[in-house]
Amino acid sequence: MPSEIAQKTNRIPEKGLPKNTILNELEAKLQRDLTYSSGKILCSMCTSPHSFAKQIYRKYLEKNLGDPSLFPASVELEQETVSMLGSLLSNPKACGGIVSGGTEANIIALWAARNLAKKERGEVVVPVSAHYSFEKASDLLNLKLIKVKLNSSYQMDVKAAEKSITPETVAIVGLAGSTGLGVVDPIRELSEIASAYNIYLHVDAAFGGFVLPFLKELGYKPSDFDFSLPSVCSVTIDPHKMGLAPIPAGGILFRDTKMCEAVSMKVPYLAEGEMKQSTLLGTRSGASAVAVWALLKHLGRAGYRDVVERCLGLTWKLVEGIQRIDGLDIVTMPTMNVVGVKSDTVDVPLVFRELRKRGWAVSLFVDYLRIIIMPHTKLSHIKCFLEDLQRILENLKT
Ligand code: 0PR
Repeated sequence: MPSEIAQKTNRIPEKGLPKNTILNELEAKLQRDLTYSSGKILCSMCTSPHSFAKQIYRKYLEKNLGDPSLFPASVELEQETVSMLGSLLSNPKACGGIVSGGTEANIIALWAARNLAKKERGEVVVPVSAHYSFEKASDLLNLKLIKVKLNSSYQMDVKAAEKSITPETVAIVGLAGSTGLGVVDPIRELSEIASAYNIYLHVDAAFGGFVLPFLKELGYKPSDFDFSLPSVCSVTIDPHKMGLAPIPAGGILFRDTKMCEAVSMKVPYLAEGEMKQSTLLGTRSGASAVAVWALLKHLGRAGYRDVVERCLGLTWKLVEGIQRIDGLDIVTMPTMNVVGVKSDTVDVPLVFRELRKRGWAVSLFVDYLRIIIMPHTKLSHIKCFLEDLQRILENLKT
């Protein structure tokens, strides 16, 4: 019976095995995983971490941000990291934390919004394009998601958002880089609505946070999305996506300490009861925060700008290539390095499966494919991908 075999093989050995035996076994077992370096991963918002960040991460593995009484210096570095990210988002005074990822950041944001509204339940207005982490947050926090349709540019429909507001609304969520298409919602208009109705506004820039600030400097015209808009209360920005940091590294930034304190809890038995935690997790990685701190300093704005410039350059090559393939088209002109590909003539899920047979990993969003050009992607990968795509389309048509 396979289950018995599984049970047997999953027991902890009584006597420990030599390291080499284990390393070889691991190497063999992990063969099936895809690698960023192969160039075949075109569906991930994560990438191979920067080598300097990996070095730092390994060095400080034992740091635990969950106990500031033991690791006060690491906690200070976390706060400096938050402030650096805040400066990227027009608010160096932002407070918050380096958390496990965008999911935790979005949960914390809605947790704060609900507590600030002094409610145990309520409603949150989100675009239908919002990441599924908001579903998790809604389930955990007793919040009902009111899903708002998109306009013809795949952005949250602002009028529909305004109409969805009720006395139960505790927050509005806008996306600065939707998961499917990298589209930025009209955050300025959402900020005006949030101010008129005095409602908490959270911006999910998990992906866009490390892209949009640099687009402006590269001559693009991205719309405003950050703390420069007066009603933006919190922003999710993930270093483990376009920030090139090792997993786990998400970021939750609040406009001010009052918002952060809405989720702060005292830990009675640490630091003589003077210690507060404002994240979902207790014990959490200090190595992550220190690695982000180090990488921000090492790459600097110029380094990140170069990364974004390169990814965008390759994105345009991909878009041109797709547009040349008969039967395929892009869903909408990309704002950042996320591209949606659709077809009126061939079955998109079939194209997805054919790509997978050839080793390519893209994402299937009901009626379009999502391709993300990350720092691990090279021009040669895009060329190979386009050639395969062209062949698949030709085969499907004959
Ligand atoms: N907000 C947005 C806009 C996101 O796109 C994501 C994840 C999150 C929040 C949640 O972030 P965490 O996954 O860090 O909690 N977006 C990616 C996606 O769904 C997550 C991902 C990353 C999926 C790498 C697959 C993968 O290989 O595409």
